[in-house]
Amino acid sequence: MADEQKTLQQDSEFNELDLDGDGIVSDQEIKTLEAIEKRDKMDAQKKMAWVAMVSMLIFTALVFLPIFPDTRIKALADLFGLFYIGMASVCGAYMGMTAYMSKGK
Ligand SMILES: [Ca+2]
Repeated sequence: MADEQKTLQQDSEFNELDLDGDGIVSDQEIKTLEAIEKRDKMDAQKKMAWVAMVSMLIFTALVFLPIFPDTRIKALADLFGLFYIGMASVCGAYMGMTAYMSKGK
């Protein structure tokens, strides 16, 4: 029978999708979960962009402290450059992605 109604298996992990507890996992409830997951992903990416930006600032401030000898800073100069490029590209990618996604709506 093609129009047979589907049911969840016994103790399905998707039982908790029935948010209003009426015993039916509606399309709306599945869409709500997808929206929540999307938002969580966006939040995680936003956090990563912030950590990258803040770590660049903290790192810059740290390097100016006298506890780092000039010789060590000179030896690691190439590495520092890569660090800034890496962190800045995380921030840039996040901004580009959010701009692109808001344009799509
Ligand atoms: Ca329900």
